[in-house]
Amino acid sequence: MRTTVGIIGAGPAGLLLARLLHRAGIESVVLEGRDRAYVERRQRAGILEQGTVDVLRAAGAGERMDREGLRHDGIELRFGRRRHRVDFPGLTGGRSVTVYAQTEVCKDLIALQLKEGGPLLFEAEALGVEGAEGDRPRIPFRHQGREDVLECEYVVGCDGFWGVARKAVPAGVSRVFERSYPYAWLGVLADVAPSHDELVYARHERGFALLSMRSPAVSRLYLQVPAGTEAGQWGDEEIWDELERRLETDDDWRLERGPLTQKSVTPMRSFVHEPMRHGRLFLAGDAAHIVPPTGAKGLNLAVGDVVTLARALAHERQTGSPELLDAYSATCLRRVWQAERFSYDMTTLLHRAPDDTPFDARLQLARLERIASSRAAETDLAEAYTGFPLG
Ligand code: RFL
Ligand code: PHB
Repeated sequence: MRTTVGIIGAGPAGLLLARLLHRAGIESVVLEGRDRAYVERRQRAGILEQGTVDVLRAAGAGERMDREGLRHDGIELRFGRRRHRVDFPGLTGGRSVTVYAQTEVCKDLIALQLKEGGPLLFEAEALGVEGAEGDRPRIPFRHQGREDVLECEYVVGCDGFWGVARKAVPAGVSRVFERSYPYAWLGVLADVAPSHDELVYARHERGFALLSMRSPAVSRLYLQVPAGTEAGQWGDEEIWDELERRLETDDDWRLERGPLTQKSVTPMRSFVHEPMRHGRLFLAGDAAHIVPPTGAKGLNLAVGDVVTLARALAHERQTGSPELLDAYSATCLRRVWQAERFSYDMTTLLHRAPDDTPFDARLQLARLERIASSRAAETDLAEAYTGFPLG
């Protein structure tokens, strides 16, 4: 098998890249290790930055998002039983975010790819990347029990944190920057209308809690739990009781309960692999970087990477000039590090670490008070949350 761009992974990064290349008249093949149902059901991100929404729309993948996505003009911060709303458009010159689940973005992009795009093979596991330093990189892969090879001009690793592409960068070239956190998120889906019309991020002595949503009838909620916790350790009523305690306010706000339909635990990690390119191999999305989910940045970063890469590949084919491809890693990393910084700040602002001292707790409250009382501090949060410009 031969193609121009071999893409490993059909998460949001790989699927959107294939779509953007197709629109630019560049051939690609996507290899995805899992089956279609698995990829379409994997519960993850929920928040799209304005720039991500614009990109999906321009790629012709915005029809259902425009119908079903929920535009949010702010978030609420809760601490000390009080609520503080951050008004995004008022602070950023009109920017907002959209609640539209990653599962839905993937379903839309898969349907488009199968209808109009190049090959997208499910249950096709890449076994590695060969020859990244030469002219004809190759991806050996296993599909339906058979081993095959995809010969490419470029390979893009969109295969997430656990993928194989990053491993093809020689150890002497790779630089890894990382941090793990001593806590995780227990996430649940509930068949109940969200108890607030915007997301609520709560800092509490017992730990962080987040109220989010998937639709007007489905809530998505998270609780900070110790790293290593298993979802089964928490009973449904226990989860609701804990959410209620951490989200409680002094006014008459109430948390509505409903049946839980899904429970899972997500570890928290910050990770950056530099550079994001080695020869003809490019890394994009979670394959190159991870942020803790508190800032809602992971999916949006993946989108930024593939937009930058699709532009650079189109530029190279139109003009013969590799300048944008040469700049790919540095261009993406500037934005990546801003998101790393913001996600780290949001995480340490709102979570309690086991070794936190009373001093740390007071500092957190002072940081929150600062956001609630200074337009400059609040604007900094609103600008980062709604997203840094692409490129
Ligand atoms: P993905 O989505 O992990 O996709 C990688 C794909 O590659 C496949 N794969 C392979 N295929 C072939 N051969 C191999 N050898 C392969 N190895 C792996 C995998 O099966 C998979 O299909 O990476 P991508 O595309 O870079 O997308 C990144 C996002 O998924 C991720 O950053 C976000 O989900 C992070 N995230 C959030 N991001 C946001 O922007 N906003 C949010 O609100 C948000 N909330 C979240 C999140 C992530 C969470 N979890 C579970 C980590 C909330 C949570 C709880
Ligand atoms: C979600 O709805 O899954 C979600 C929302 C905001 C975050 C993380 C996850 O910061």
